[in-house]
Amino acid sequence: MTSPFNYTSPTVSVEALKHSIAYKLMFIIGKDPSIATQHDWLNATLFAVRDRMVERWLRSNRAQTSQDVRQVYYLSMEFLIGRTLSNALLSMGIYDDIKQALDEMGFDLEELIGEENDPGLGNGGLGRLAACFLDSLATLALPGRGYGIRYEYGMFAQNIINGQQMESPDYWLEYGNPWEFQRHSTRYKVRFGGRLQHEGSKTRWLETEEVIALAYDQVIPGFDTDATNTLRLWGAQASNEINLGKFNQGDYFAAVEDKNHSENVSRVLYPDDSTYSGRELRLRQEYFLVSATVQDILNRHYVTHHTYENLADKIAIHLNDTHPVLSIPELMRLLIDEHKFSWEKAWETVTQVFSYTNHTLMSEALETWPVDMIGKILPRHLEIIFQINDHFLKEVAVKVPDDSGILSRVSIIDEGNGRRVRMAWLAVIASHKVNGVSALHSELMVQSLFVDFAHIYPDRFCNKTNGVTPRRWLGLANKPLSKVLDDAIGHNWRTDLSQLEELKQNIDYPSFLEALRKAKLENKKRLALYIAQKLDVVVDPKSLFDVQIKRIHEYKRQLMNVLHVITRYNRIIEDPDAGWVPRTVIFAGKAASAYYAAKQIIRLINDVAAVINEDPRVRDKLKVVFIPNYSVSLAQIIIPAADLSEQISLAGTEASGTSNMKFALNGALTIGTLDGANVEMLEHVGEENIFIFGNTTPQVEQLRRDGYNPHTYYEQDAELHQVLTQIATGVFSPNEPKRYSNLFDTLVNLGDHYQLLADYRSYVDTQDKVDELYKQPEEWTRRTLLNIANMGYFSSDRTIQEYADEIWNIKPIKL
Ligand code: 26Q
Repeated sequence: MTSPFNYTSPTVSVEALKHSIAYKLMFIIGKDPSIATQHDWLNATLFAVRDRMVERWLRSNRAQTSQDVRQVYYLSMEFLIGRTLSNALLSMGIYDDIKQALDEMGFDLEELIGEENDPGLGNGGLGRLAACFLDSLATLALPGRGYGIRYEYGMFAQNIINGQQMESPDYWLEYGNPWEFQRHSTRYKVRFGGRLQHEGSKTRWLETEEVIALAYDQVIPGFDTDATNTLRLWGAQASNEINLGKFNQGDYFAAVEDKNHSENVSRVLYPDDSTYSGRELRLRQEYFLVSATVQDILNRHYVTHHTYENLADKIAIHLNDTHPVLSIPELMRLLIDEHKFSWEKAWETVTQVFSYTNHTLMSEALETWPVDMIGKILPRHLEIIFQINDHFLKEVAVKVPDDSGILSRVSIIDEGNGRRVRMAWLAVIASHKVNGVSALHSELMVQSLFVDFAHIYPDRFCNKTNGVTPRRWLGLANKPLSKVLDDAIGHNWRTDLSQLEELKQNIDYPSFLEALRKAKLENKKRLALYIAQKLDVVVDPKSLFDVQIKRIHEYKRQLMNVLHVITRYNRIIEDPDAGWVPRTVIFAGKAASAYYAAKQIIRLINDVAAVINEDPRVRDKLKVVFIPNYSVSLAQIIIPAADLSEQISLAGTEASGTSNMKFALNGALTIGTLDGANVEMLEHVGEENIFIFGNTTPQVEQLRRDGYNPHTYYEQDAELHQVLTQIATGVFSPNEPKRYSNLFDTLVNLGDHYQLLADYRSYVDTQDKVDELYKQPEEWTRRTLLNIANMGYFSSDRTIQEYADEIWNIKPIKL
């Protein structure tokens, strides 16, 4: 008799799917079809699809365990995975079958897909990168798992009320999360506080407060392969001691308070406002992730190997920024205090296991924690950090004896700043590889932030240019374009994006260019419909869609975009019949709730939009929209519809950017500075096919050194002068003329930190070139084709292959 667990996939026929969906509705959801809501049917469908993924998952896990290969653990405080259903259907190749099954049951798949919630468990680029990486790891059958936190509240929902951002909580678990498997028996104690007791060489950490970390697993399917991986998120639960202790003593309310306090640790995602603020709960969160994960890694290792001796051969731990960096002292602690390792052996293991990705050079965004705070919450870890530092500084003193300043510069403890622990330093010292996320960023990293470390450890630093998954960002988000590509070069670009090069053969076929244009128009119509429904603004799908969507940040310079919009507005009024190329300027993005300047930018965009969209003199020539509540699923609607992608950060500030890649892959042209991965995009597409403007990083630095004075630009450029005066005098805020006087001052009188005024002229002139090209649709489309065709390099499959080969040393499992 065959084992009941050894069966192969049930026939995935439409009939079988219909049967499963109906079955799930009754026996999992527990509802009669006659009263089931649309959401019930969605969940029934999710469960039916999930079953089919789970079979692969179990097979894949079995293969991985039996092959006993080295594997990577990717630690990240954020995973922005987006909606799961449609991605799962495409991965498994059952999209059309499910569509038909639902159709025959009287439902529209696309409509159900739109009902699925989009977990916002990340801030932006860093969290989305982690999600693209999981997709690529699975698709390449690489043994790896993601570890993160199951926040109850993700990124806040953004509402725009009277032009201003208002935040509301995102309780995304309201209707449950059908994709997760709660692992009741995979739970670890995470301890905080307490005191240390030293007995000889032994250290005991006593009288701690405890929280339980409970595992929730989600299947990550690879595309067109049986390979699947796991994303494990930790949720906090009060420990039984808390639950029972005070309850038994009759102190009911104290017990409930303690329970809440414990469970707060996974309650809410912290928003990134890029100026670092050391909040204690955030530190507890970081340790919560790290402690549960490291315990789990050790536990999983022990189950297969019955020893920790070979740990360094079998595991790699990757730190997505410094947020999980406490895993370094945590692994040291467990190896030394619990598993009897010597300091030297523990340290050797640690340095072979860890690697770290840096995502920012801006000093105000770097994580540093007060020594006192770490000492209070994690006394043993602080002790270990000091020991690591002592060992390291001794090593440096031997290596570089001459430079007197270096020891204080490279010390993990910043003595000058109220005594703080520099988390990035700790990450660099303990990792065998440290990478930046674009060529420029990695270069700047060793020249600026980590310059001393680059001298001490010249082989440690490397670059891994970011990438994006072509499955979600083309196959799923852009069905019309995918169809055009499939017809031209077949289906396989989804797993080998370099095949897009073959499209170049079609560059002289007008019918192919026409097909590209039609696909773009279809996407623009879809977005126009969305805008009409959500914002009650009518935009013309034939106008040039000029798009900037990303977190609102001064360094990203949405404000410079606004300066251009107002310039254009003025020019149209001045000369209405000058043959204007109609434009729709689209913004989306959230501002951290405490980031005043960013919120003012949102308000200004909306104020400007209100004036322009109402002005009969510009009518069809210019429209401005701010689409609220930006998310992964919104990005999937907006990006395919863009003609022009705005990547206009000040050179040297955006580590990489990843939406720049998604836009180009979807046939938008980029207007951008020589910043982040834009530099490499330029190299790949060629300078005729991208609009580059503005100062370069060395020019930016030069200007700063020479004493940059924005006031001269303000005085000498008449158009700029007019625009800034309009903002300052309330042309866009007539009810409150001084609303933007602060904003004006930051630009003109307070130093314009991100040099908007310096780049303004070159930006506006380049925008004129964009118009000229858009007037030649054939030529425009040829250039979009060359962008699409040259995006192969920016697949996250390429990025992950590089991490696998050059950092993690992992090989695919055989299935
Ligand atoms: C830290 C401490 C406390 C609270 C919040 C944070 C925090 C959270 C998220 C700090 C930073 C972030 C996110 C940073 C981020 O998204 N960086 C982006 O990473 C992308 C992927 O590498 C790059 O493409 C972008 O250039 C970079 O800005």
